[in-house]
Amino acid sequence: MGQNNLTNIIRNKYFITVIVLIIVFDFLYTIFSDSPPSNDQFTVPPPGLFIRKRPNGILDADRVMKRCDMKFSLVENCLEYLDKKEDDYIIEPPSPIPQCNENEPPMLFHVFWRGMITDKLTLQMKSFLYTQPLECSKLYVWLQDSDTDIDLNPFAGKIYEKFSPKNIEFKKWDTKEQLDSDPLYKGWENIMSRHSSVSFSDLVRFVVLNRYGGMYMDGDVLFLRDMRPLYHSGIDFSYKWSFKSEYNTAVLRLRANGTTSRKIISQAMLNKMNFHPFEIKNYLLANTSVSLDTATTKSIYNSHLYMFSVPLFDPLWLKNDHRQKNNLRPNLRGMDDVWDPKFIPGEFPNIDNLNDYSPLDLRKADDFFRGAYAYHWHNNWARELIPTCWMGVINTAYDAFINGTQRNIYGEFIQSY
Ligand SMILES: *[C@@H]1O[C@H](CO)[C@@H](O)[C@H](O)[C@H]1NC(C)=O
Ligand SMILES: *[C@@H]1O[C@H](CO)[C@@H](O)[C@H](O)[C@H]1NC(C)=O
Ligand SMILES: CC(=O)N[C@H]1CO[C@H](CO)[C@@H](O)[C@@H]1O
Repeated sequence: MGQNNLTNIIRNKYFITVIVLIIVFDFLYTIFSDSPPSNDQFTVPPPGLFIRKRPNGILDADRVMKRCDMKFSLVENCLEYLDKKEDDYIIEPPSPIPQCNENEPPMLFHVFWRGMITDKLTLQMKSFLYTQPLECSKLYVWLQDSDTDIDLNPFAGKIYEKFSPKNIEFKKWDTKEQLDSDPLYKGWENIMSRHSSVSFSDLVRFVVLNRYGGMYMDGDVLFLRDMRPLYHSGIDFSYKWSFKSEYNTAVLRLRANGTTSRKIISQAMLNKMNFHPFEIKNYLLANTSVSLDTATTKSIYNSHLYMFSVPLFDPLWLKNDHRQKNNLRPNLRGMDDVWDPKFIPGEFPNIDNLNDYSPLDLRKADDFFRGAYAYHWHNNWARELIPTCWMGVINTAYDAFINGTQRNIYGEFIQSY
């Protein structure tokens, strides 16, 4: 290599460095000059496409419901608001929420499962790992008549080895130990022996939330977003049963030993331990003189257990039930579609010739009902998890994240534990 060549290379390098520095400064200037000064109390997010925005803020339920009340709005408008307008609805908490580290209590999630752990239940565990801040999140998997050696389970074995007990704890459900733990359940053995119809899964969610606090999610509900702003919002909540004015307790947040959980449980004890979701509203209204379904009624049950609208946790339900003709992303028609390996007619309304593509070209895990906090897939337990169906695409993204080969929706690689 001659002297001249070397000089040229050095000059070029100098030149390139200067250009790179200019670009970097310009980029940083654009990012930081855009953030309003009121953001100061929040950690400044690193530049990236998807970030955990405002992790120290809480969700303002009334602001969200102004945009997401399905009497006046469409699911797609609510989701767009949730996805794009965090600055509007994630507010500064009245008192600081727990920091995300090992010295503070974690967010606690629960699921109850009877029988062997399946690939579908494992899908929920993976969605938890993929979306929640793992330094401060824990999932209790309550098992009844289930695996004795979870490390040998073909689906959950690897997750058990890697994430239990730090992030996921597999716990044996023991009815007697649980119900003897609080005088609230006095007489439970008598009631259960007389009414064999007591629904266990309906019961368990109230028992564990009243005892440990946290958020219960049915096994067919996927985590889609960082739950912190909702979890720490200071209210107990659930969501609406499609278009009916009833709760769907597939998602349920209750504080431990709170007035709401105690009121529901004590009323259920008077009613043969019936914890069916359609009873919950009656329990909250018991001993008040209001009649059902007026504005006053709603404000009373909402003040105990906030009834969020469907899109936050179940974005496809209203369309599935033919209540709204939504144009969604992905634009699916009903609950079966996420299991279909082939394109759904109209799935990508902006793409003219779907035949030029394969489903794997267009179906992307980070473009699955953006804005929603969860996706409830409603009991399709028997469906096969085919890699090209939406559930398969998401499953692959979860696996690659857990493998350490790909980032999650927040642009993070998994920490090695
Ligand atoms: C729950 O709260 C009730 C009344 O507020 C109290 O009497 C009871 O001791 C509490 N139970 C537990 C387990 O903390
Ligand atoms: C994850 O890793 C396992 C074993 O290392 C491998 O079999 C699997 O294909 C990987 N999955 C993805 C999606 O990267
Ligand atoms: C605290 C209280 O007044 N509880 C009553 C509520 O109503 C039920 C009947 O629905 C009574 O049995 C409770 O004593």
